[in-house]
Amino acid sequence: MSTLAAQPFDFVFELPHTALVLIDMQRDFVEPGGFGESLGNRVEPLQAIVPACQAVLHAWRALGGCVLHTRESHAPDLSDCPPAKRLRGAPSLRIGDAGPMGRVLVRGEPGNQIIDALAPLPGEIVIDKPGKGMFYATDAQVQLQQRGITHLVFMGVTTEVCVQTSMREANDRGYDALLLADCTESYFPAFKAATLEMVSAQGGIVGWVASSTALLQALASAGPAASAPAPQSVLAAAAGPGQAPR
Ligand code: TIU
Repeated sequence: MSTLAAQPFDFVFELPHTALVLIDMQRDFVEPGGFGESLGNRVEPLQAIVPACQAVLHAWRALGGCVLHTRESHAPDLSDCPPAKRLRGAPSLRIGDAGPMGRVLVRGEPGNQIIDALAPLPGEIVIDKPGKGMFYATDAQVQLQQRGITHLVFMGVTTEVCVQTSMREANDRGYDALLLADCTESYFPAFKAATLEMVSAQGGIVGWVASSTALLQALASAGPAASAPAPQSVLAAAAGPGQAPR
């Protein structure tokens, strides 16, 4: 059992039942020439969180913790991209158009790859998601249930779009979710600040918020993830599709 100081109160988790979730740390959002910039945003602020994300990822991997990466992506024929999403607004490039990093937000294109600094290792879960949330039209819940995961630690971009949507989806599915404030970023500083507040307000209505330093301290005193067996309640929940994880 590990405990770390968080808002609105301590976050308590067991490493064997907790997954580190990296939301959409792909070139499309973090590098110039991708979807994020095509929407009129400056991508540089998002690059600033990479070292903190890397420190957490390395510490998590060293303890054998479960890691899940997501990519916002669409099939090459755009069959999973609703016109309402593709036609929204006035981007300089629409989803599926050919850009400097290949077709925008299309699976397998160079821009859709997770940045080298945080690239998935073999055995880590990679979820290609057509929506903003990690559970919509994906098998993320099945993957997590198979591993007995009940708690999620979130990093990634952007705070108020794909990270917050995924946290809300996770909350409704019964996961306890923590957001690392210095490992997430938005193109809009005010939106990030508001999201951190709204996640942890009202007694943790969506989840918890903490710093990566607090998590790293907790991990320093945690044992390897493989040391504890999955509780029976978690394994039983895994048998029922669509059930809460515990
Ligand atoms: N535009 C924006 O802020 N975000 C997205 O479109 N996707 C994610 O947050 N990943």
